[in-house]
Amino acid sequence: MKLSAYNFTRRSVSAAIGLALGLGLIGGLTGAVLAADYKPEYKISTVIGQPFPWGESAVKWADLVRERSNGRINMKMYPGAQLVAGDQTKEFTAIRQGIIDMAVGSTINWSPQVPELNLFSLPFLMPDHKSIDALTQGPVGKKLFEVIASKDVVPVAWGENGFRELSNSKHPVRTPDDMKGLKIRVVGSPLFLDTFTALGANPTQMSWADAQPAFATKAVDGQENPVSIFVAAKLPNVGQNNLTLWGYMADPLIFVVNKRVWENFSPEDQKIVREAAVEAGKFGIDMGRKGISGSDMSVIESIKAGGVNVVTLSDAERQKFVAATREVHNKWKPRIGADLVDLAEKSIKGK
Ligand code: X2X
Repeated sequence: MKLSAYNFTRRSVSAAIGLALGLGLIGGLTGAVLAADYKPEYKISTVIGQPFPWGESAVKWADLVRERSNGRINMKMYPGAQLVAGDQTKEFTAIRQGIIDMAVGSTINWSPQVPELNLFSLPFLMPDHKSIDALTQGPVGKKLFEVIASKDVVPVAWGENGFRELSNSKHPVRTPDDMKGLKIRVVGSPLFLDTFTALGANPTQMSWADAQPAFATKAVDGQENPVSIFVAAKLPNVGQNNLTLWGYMADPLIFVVNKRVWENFSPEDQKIVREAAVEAGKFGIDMGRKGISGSDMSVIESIKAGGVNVVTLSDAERQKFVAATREVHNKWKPRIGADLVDLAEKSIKGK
């Protein structure tokens, strides 16, 4: 009796151990399958790396996600659009195809595949930083995220490259007349060719990778980029010593994840990735806006102190540029979507 009870107990114990081992094995396997499904590394594409706000915000995104996922998700930035061999206008297609897992990309570079993103490139649409926010954080931003999501790319947050100011190596630009004949490097969308042609300049399209040697060899006279890039890329060192603060357009950045990559993440990890992107976006926006507006003009002051001739336009002077580019607005409004442009103007007025 005792013996059989003993046997029974022993059998139960070993069954329980067997079950526990089995469950443990299954549990372990599930974990292993999940871990195997997650890539050892997720590649984030950017055009600009550190120490620019663009690159800093991508690195911040990766750092926050690594920390909050306890290392389950390991993201790494690949700057210089290197995942598309420097051709930044192919970035969106590569994300869509899964060649790129994630990106922090400019609306300009993605506008060939997402025409609605040309909205931000309409000359003189947004007069100030609040207007950018009124678009990205309002119904316009929501609509644009829907458009992107319809193309197998999951948008998670907004960042910012910033207001694009005009520089050149020839002479100060204060009126559209001053732009006559200037050879200006532009990027991305054909809209830029129209804007600079309307202003009497001679625009030429090239990637950022090709642009920097072109400044140094004087193959082009000028360019347009945010002040943060003008400074960090040391453009005055390659002869870009005239800078006109005209704020004719600003390009937001968008944090995105390839759809298959996104769907593979657990809901918990999706939340981590999204929230970290929102924080990293805000971090980059604050960094890029510092020292170039309002009461803090320290970055502009240091550019002047470095010997750059900085032109600030009066309202009347700016108005001449607005008038000269109005035809570009009219031509591109239906291409972007008249309703979207109207909604944007309404959002800016009501900000
Ligand atoms: O190429 C540019 O000018 C840059 C770096 O600003 C963009 O990628 C839009």
